[in-house]
Amino acid sequence: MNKKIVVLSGGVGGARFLEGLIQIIPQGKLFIIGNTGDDEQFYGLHVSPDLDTVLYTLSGVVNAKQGWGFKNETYNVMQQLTNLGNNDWFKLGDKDLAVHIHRTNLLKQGKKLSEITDELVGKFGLTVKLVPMTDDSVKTFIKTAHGRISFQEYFVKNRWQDEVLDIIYSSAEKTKPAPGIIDAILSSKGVIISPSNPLVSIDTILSIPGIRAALIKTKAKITAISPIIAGETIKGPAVKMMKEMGIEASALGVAQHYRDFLDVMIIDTKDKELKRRIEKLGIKTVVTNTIMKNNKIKKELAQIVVNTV
Ligand code: FO1
Repeated sequence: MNKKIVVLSGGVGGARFLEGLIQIIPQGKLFIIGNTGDDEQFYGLHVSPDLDTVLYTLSGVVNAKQGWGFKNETYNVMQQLTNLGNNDWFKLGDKDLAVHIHRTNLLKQGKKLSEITDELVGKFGLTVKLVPMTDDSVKTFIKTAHGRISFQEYFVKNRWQDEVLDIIYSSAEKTKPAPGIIDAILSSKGVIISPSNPLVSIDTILSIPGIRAALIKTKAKITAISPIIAGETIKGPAVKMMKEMGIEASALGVAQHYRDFLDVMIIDTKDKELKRRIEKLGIKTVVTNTIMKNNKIKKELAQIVVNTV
């Protein structure tokens, strides 16, 4: 039977986990749902950071140090744009810009983001199924004391310094999941929630009507990997955001956050004392090394996760 494994993925953390996963199961068995709440228009171009991070990482062209963008990238266009007086807070490399020009051009011709992403997957030499959470427009905004700002303004421009008063998945209620998502969840072998930011990666995907209900309904096992280890994250503002939103910033807090659909929680050895408390929620808990500092650990983690679904 060709049942797929569905992965809900955000940006860098999700992509790094997927890098391990494609080394232990065939790419054709993976159905990856990507967050597009971070999408933004720059210079009239549609930029999909999280989809691109998955594409670049899995095809081996990513700048591994920063986790996004191409390796060996040049910034000639950006430099000239800056010389012409444009903002330079969002760094768009030359090769990266080519992807955004290509994507925007096809969107203007009437193609759906999911069709374009499908085509890009092939062009990058991959055989995974990578699907944006929706073909409709959803944009994540952060409510701050100075008003509402877009996710990229919060994350890149302001370096996540603003206190988060609320998170808004703008227009989410008017959207529908991209083709195939609900079927994939309902008929999957298992669902994996990657170690991505629960509030601005995974919850964004869950804000699309029908996706959470499908996770609750599916008979497949659902496993999440905690992005929080001993009260900290490897990268990004998840801990700060969760605290500001009144959510416990720990693997237990993540398990509680996903408890209406979660079967298994993977936590780091540094958090082993949380196992009993998570299991009290009725969620099986596996303790292992989740810091993906080398390829061996990445593959081992992927194998442990696959064994649970
Ligand atoms: N992150 C930054 O911190 N600074 C940047 O200038 C930046 C540019 C950028 C360009 C294209 C792209 O696909 C991603 C980019 N990112 C940048 C990363 C990205 O904004 C975030 O990692 C994600 O949105 C969070 O998942």
